[in-house]
Amino acid sequence: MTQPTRLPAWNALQAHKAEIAGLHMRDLFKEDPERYSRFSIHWDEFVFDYSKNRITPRTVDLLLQLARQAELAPRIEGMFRGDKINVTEERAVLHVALRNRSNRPICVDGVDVMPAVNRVLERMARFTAAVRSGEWRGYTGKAITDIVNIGIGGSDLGPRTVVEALKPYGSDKLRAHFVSNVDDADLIETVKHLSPETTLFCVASKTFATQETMTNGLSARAWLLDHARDDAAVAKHFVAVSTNAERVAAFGIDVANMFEFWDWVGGRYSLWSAIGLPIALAVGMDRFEELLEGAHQVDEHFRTTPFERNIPVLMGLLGIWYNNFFDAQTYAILPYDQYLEYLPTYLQQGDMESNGKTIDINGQPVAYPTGPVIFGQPGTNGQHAFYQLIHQGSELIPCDFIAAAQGHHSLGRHHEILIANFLAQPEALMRGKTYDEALAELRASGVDENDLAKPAAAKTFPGNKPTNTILYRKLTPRVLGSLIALYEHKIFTQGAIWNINSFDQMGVELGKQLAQTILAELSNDEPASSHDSSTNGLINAYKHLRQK
Ligand code: G6Q
Repeated sequence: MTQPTRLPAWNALQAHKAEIAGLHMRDLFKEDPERYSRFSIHWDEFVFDYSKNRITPRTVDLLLQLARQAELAPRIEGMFRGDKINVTEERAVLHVALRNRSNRPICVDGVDVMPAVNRVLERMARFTAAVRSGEWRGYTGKAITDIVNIGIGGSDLGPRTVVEALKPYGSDKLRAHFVSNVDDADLIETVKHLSPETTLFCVASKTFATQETMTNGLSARAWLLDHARDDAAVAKHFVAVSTNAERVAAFGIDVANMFEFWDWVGGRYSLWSAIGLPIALAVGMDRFEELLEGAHQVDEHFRTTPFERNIPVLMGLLGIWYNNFFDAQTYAILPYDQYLEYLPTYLQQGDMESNGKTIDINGQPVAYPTGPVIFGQPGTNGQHAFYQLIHQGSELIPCDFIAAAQGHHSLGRHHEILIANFLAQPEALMRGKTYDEALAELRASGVDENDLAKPAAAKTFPGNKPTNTILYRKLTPRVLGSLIALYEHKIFTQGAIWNINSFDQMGVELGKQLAQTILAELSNDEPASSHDSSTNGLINAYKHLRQK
């Protein structure tokens, strides 16, 4: 496992970047009428168009060489085989087992995990059916109408993203809510319209030790008991999703109401496990299984398709092309699909927590950029906000444009307008507008010949801005499962080439430790003096202001 910068393909890519730096995509499209068919893939219900990138066939060839020289294929095999590729935590990384619909045995420490995976899925199916049919009743005998998932990070964003995305498959009879922030406003605002008699809390925490989740869970329990005035109500209104039965029991949730998962499921890759329980409750277990099926199809694609036709591998390589050879430090995820409102936030965690590392798997500092800043929001909103910088700013921001050919509704021309924008933005980013084109437009609109230069300069778009376009038939559970899995494997591909461990998250620990110290200090009125002057000053200002 060598540093990628020492690989021959890396050097060749650096030289190649210098050669193609002056090429404009506008010209590349003119010169090659086959560019779209050369650089796009039709797979299952997806079209992946990567022709609007600053690439030539030689670029792709060199990127594929990089993947081979970085031993991407054996690394993919290692993940699917259950190798402990999370080297710092000595854990296997097997979210692929959670959706392994083929049931092919996958072993961790010599034990096939599939029977345990299937057992939990069966329990989820039974529980989901009981709640959805109204057979599961609250403490006064009423059916459940609202589920509140209490979790944070990986135990929140996955189910939240999917439940939102699959809203058209949900029902008003059973609504799902999500509480994550330890700010009490989150819980209070969520439960204020709910009835304790008909609310089911799902406390989701891999460790069952996360401060925010435990604090929200205890307050939710107090809210229930405030009304029910009987501890026996807890069993009817609380379930847990965790890897830690002891802590679940200590919290006061009957382990009979606990849905298990395992240490080889990373938090940000856990929506496919029992962490997906709110999804199954909201849309039904059949739909949840369709989601798993969609992800499994991508797993098979990733595992078996030659790299030149392998969508997540190409997505990963293109990201590396800009990150490491064009100094792009950000990446935009732009779904033109309102149901994918949380996708950018979800992928922000998936990508930034996985690949925001500067130590490689050998414990050595890396000498090259790794994960970029991920941001985005659904189109067309962003067009009226931050796209200005993507079009004309000084930063190079590669973008993914994502949309459904068929919407879930057919209100007037909404969907066509949406898609027209979805198609126009990548075109504009690629083509740009030359100074001469801007001049001609101004002239045509009657601007005086002497006043043309300044506005023409301002109205010039450089273009040559890279985008991928992902078009799918319709946002079904299956398509959504595939879409998310494509990104998971893109992240894997990049982490493998950067030679980093994409599956730990040590960088979140320090702040948590320091918060414990500060929390203890906030419980008294003594002035703080053990920190730097800024932290001391702020603690003391807080203590002063809270009294006013
Ligand atoms: C994800 C991270 C992190 C984690 C949360 C919640 O990969 O590990 O976001 O999911 O910190 O942790 P618990 O599930 O243990 O409460």
